[in-house]
Amino acid sequence: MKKQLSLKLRLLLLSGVAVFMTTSCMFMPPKDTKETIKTEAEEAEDGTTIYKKDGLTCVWHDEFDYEGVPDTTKWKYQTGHGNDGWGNQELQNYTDNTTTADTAVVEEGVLKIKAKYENGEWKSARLNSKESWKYGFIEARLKITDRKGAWPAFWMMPDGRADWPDCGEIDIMENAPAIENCDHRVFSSLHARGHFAANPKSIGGKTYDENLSSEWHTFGIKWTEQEITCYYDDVAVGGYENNGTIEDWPYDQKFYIILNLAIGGQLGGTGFAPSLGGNAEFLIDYVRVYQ
Ligand SMILES: [Ca+2]
Repeated sequence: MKKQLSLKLRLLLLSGVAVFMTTSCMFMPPKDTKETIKTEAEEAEDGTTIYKKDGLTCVWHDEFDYEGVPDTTKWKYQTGHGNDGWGNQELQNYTDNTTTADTAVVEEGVLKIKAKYENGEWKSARLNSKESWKYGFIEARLKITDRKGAWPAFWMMPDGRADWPDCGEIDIMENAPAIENCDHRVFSSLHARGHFAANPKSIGGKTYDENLSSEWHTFGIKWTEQEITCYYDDVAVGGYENNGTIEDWPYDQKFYIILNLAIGGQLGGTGFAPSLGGNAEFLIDYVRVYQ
């Protein structure tokens, strides 16, 4: 739940924030499919690697196999504090890393989003892909620090068409250990007019893994005209089907990818932010889109 709300909607939800805080873990049980999809890698004639998944071919990716600022042909920045902390009372100021790597830096084959407390304020980064896609398999390999106060996310928003929540939102991975009983868990959920705020639709439930922060994990969705299925380490952990209504299925338009590390806020837990000691990190090994 990261998109800024319209004023009208914020007023509507003002008294509902406490409800959201206590009910945000009450997702629908995920559909237990246990389907596994492996990535295949082939070498092309020019020596580059072609990645394939579920009969689809990688059409866009960033492996972060370079050094310095993130690739400006692929990423742009959303900056500032947002309205009311991006609608969620988040603490951080997002900065631009187009020319100087500071809160987003590529090194050792990895994109590192770094939240830092400096001069009495948190700063961090929010990267949006310049391209957007409709349908396919979208995945990232991530390492999450799983620390109370931090709220890393890998998610998607549409290019336009309507205000949130009518436009839809696809949250592939959100980690919110500050929420009660959500330690070592990641959320995968969908928002739309028919299901938002305290009532998102689960696509991957709140996946539990004791090794969530100690190991790298892949997070992905298989998105078709009929269904969005969520994968954790290539195993399907839940899905949501198209019921044919615009209120519940605005997922028939192009969405772009977002990577960000928020501090505090409704899911990060503002009261826990000081316990981070002024630093938090969110690591991304790669992001791939297969179609
Ligand atoms: Ca990499």
